[in-house]
Amino acid sequence: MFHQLLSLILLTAPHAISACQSHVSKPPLLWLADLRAGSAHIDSDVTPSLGEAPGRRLIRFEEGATPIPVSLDEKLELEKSGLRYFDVTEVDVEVVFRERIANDRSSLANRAIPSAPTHQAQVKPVIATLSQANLKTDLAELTSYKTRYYKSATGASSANALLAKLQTIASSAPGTGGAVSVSSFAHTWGMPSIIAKIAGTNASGAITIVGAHLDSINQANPASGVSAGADDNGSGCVNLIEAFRKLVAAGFKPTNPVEFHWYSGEEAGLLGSAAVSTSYSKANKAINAYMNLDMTAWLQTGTTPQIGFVSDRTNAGLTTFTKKLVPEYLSGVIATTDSCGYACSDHASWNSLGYAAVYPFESITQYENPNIHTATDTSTSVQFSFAHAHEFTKLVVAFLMELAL
Ligand SMILES: *C1O[C@H](CO)[C@@H](O)[C@H](O)[C@H]1NC(C)=O
Ligand SMILES: *[C@@H]1O[C@H](CO)[C@@H](O)[C@H](O)[C@H]1NC(C)=O
Ligand SMILES: [Zn+2]
Repeated sequence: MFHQLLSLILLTAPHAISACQSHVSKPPLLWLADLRAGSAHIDSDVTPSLGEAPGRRLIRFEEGATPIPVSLDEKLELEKSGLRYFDVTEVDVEVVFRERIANDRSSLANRAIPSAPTHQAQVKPVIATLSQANLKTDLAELTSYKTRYYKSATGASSANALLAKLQTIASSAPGTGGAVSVSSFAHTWGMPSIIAKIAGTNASGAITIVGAHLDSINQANPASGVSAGADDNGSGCVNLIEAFRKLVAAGFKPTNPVEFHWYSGEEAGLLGSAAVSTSYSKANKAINAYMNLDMTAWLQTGTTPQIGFVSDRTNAGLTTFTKKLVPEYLSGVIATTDSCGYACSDHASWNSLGYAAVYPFESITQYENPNIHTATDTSTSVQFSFAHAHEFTKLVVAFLMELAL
């Protein structure tokens, strides 16, 4: 995440990104023009009318901008670039949102966000059961694949293995009475997204969702490079697994439904989250809130442990509320604020569709993991902290229980 370019806005905003690991220093359109000028082998003979033809992808680099058609070769270069964007070829969340508000936006209305946490008596006993060791075990499994690139066979295998693991958790849990279900969400590429649900006693209640992306990428060589993706985004994924495991074990019965999403294709233009959120929007599902986890495990030596709440393209009221969960339920970590730019992670899909989203990140971006999107994004660094990641599992549990009970 946080591969946004150093736009003029960011350069003049001192609190914003100061150490982006992507080293992308030019605006995307200039980047594309340079690519086309410099690469004879890149097929730049594309026109908007060809945008939806096979072999072309439509890319949006900024809110409200007209999508730009690129060839498959150019899309691969884009994946390597570290630029952030929506690939809107199959679904365009902006179009879906416009169509929706033109018709009916009744179910978009978010439930009132509470002003402060009130369910301490139920939340704290579940938090006490959360295991840091499980994060390590689950992550070792995720990072055992050469890569979880969304088009790779190993990416698909990792998703299917996650599905099986969640099904085991769901079926071995006591007292949930069939209220827990796990399924895969198929895409037009090989690696599915995975969804786990805990039904609400009010089946039509607004859904509270936590999501993270399961795919990883080696930017230098997306198709065949090694990419353990321990932090990006294995870490957010294992937070969700452990929170699901322990909420199910506790027999958690929310009033309103709760869902856990593990997305495919984030690193290729937010493909998985756009497809899932669009299907929910078209099905007119009521959504209470969405919380995104991406990287949660990097703790730079010498810095204060913190959770950086992304302030752009998120819901201010929901963010204010979620920050209050930090002193209430977490330990040794403070809540801070940062921004992350256009399409920096999967919360952007939900936000673009008009839903309330919040995005807590492993630090402020100045102190983010410099190894993501490379073969060295592993959990062996001394700065890779399972203790820090553990605090995010607590946040997931508190968020879901406070908002869905
Ligand atoms: C984590 O998600 C962010 C946001 O999508 C993404 O930019 C970053 O590459 C992901 N990190 C991992 C660990 O995959
Ligand atoms: C269930 O949730 C819906 C949507 O929020 C709400 O309109 C309805 O009143 C709720 N039903 C009960 C029994 O609380
Ligand atoms: Zn990434």
